[in-house]
Amino acid sequence: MAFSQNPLPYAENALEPHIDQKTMNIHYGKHHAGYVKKLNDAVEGSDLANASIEDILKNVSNHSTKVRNNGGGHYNHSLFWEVLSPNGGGEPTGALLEAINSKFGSYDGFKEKFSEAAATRFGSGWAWLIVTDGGAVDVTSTPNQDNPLMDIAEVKGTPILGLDVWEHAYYLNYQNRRPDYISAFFNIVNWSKVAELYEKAK
Ligand code: MN3
Repeated sequence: MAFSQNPLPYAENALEPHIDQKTMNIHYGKHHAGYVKKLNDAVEGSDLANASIEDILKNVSNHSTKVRNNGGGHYNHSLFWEVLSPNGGGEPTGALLEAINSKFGSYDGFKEKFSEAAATRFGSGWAWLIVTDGGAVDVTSTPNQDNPLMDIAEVKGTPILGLDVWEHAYYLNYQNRRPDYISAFFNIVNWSKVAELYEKAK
């Protein structure tokens, strides 16, 4: 198979009470796994089977809707698991914090913008912290399984933190209370991983 899921970097129940075990089990084991399976179906026998997921997404306007939806789904969820941690929370430090301060004034200013992007994304989608030119950062959101790497994205950049606001990501535990899920998310952000991704992307 061309694409596969990395193992979850923690136990399914490790993010409780912020994200419950049942949600993690279904989200990783069914939703993400489903995107990977459909992506593999879509690229089978084509050159895309040997391409990196990043290269596929950067040229996604040339590919099918199936590749766009499932390639995005695979990339987005792979990043999402990686930037969460049972030991997460707190605030970023170092060069990442400097970039955040320079764009948003403070960590709290960032948090407000990011939460707003996540809360106001209508229907299914993602909120992002991205790296743009010259190591600057920005906040944006995308519909469905799109992301800012895609050539069709309104705001482009390299995602270093993403929040899944599809109902499948929170409905079992939070029902319609998306804002509560968004505020819980900040307790499990793995800022050292995000800082590592920032250094690579800038
Ligand atoms: Mn999801």
